Order: sequence, then C-alpha cells, then structure tokens
Amino acid sequence: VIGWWRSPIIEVEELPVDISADELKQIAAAAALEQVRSGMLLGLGTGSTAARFVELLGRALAGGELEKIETVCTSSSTEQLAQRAGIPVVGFSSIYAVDLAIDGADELDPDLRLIKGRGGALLREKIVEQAAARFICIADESKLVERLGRGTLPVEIVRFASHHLSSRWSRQGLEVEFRGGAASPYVSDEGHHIVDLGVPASEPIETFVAWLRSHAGVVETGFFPTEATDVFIARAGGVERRSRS
Ligand code: A5P
Repeated sequence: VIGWWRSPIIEVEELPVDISADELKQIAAAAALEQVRSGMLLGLGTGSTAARFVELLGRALAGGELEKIETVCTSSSTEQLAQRAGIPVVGFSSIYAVDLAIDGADELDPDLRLIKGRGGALLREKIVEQAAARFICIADESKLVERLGRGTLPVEIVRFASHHLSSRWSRQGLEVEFRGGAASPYVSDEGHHIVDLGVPASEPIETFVAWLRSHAGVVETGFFPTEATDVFIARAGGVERRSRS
C-alpha cells in the first residue's frame, strides 16, 4: 500500500499481522480519538467504524480524559448511540462550528476520495463533513480501492421521483438496486429513498456523478471527492495516516 497513495504518509505504527477487521476498526478509531481535544465540537459519523469511535469517546468522557465535548450527529442511530454513551449532542444549528468530524467510508481511493452512504446516512454525513474544519476518515484496509466503484454508489432521491428515476436509469443500461425493494423501500432519516447504482467503468466517477446530479429529484450522492482532509487506515502492517496535500 505504501507508495500507492498520492499524498504524503505521516506515520505508520506497527501492528500484529494476524489482527481481525474488527480490531482494525477499533485501532483506527483509537488513533482518531488521539486527535480530539477538550472543548471541541465534533461531528460523529455513522456505521460500524464510527460507532467504535463513539464508544471510545464516551469512555474518555466518563473517565475524565476529555471534557466539555459537544457533538453533532450524522444520523438518528448515531445520536442514540452517543446519548447512550453519555456524550452531549447538540442540534444542527451549531454545525458551522464543528472542529473535527470522524467517520468511516465504504471505499477510499489514493486521492482520499470516498464512497459513502451504504449505511444510508450520506446526506447528513456530507453536510457535517463539509462544514467541519477537519474530517478524519477512519477505516480498515478492506476499504482501500484503486478505483472507486468496486461496489455500488448510493444515490439519495426524493421519494416521489425515485421509482421514475430508477426505472429510467435501468432502461439506460445502469445496474440499479432500489434499496429495500419497491414494496418496502428504505427511507432515510431525511425521508428520502436510496438507489444503489453500479459505477460504469467507461468514464471517470466525477463525470458519472455530474450526470446523475443533472436529474431533478436527486438529493445527493455518496461520492465524497474532497471532504476527507485526513485518512487513518488500520491494516496488518500498521496505522497509516495521510493528509490531503
Ligand atoms: C453510512 O451512511 C456510511 O457512509 C458509513 O460511513 C460507511 O457505510 C462505513 O460503514 P462501516 O464503518 O460500517 O463500514
């Protein structure tokens, strides 16, 4: 992996080679926690990796290692998790002041570009992460890809246009999966539907995303081209920390 990235490496710590994916998520989350300072307003991400961070943050607050932390959450599930962990949660009106956001990703490329949203929280995630002064993406090495689109790209769509757009894209030859199925569609925290699309190999993802966004009814996509300022990747050889140059 070293040498593949198009950004300078900051640090690699040695880890045992037989470590599990779950342990790697925990280690990435712990590395991010080291960046948190008392008094910060944090953006809390969604998903299993971000959940590890929330648990560690709760413990650090309970143990007195950190204090005066407030958080803005990227989903109602994270909000519940934070509240159960005793972490103060404030409303979205404070979002402009987020010092640091911590979140996972579904895919991560050599330019620190991400695909997110397979957990359904992509809209709030993108709003929080664009607002944050710094966004550290935490992940285990399974998320690293040479080219984004190994899996699907989540696209959030207003409900009344979702069937129309998904069948139109399907007729145009795209691989389209209506999340939850047409009979009982998944509904996001913001009340929208999500369609998961195959990313065509024939064009750059940014071209594909611009085309998708030209359709009225598309609210947001899970392509995060510039949001991550840093990535902390836990892998068998160590934790790699990269920053956007
Ligand atoms: C949530 O909508 C997603 O963007 C998650 O951040 C992403 O799916 C990563 O989740 P895991 O940490 O569970 O892989």
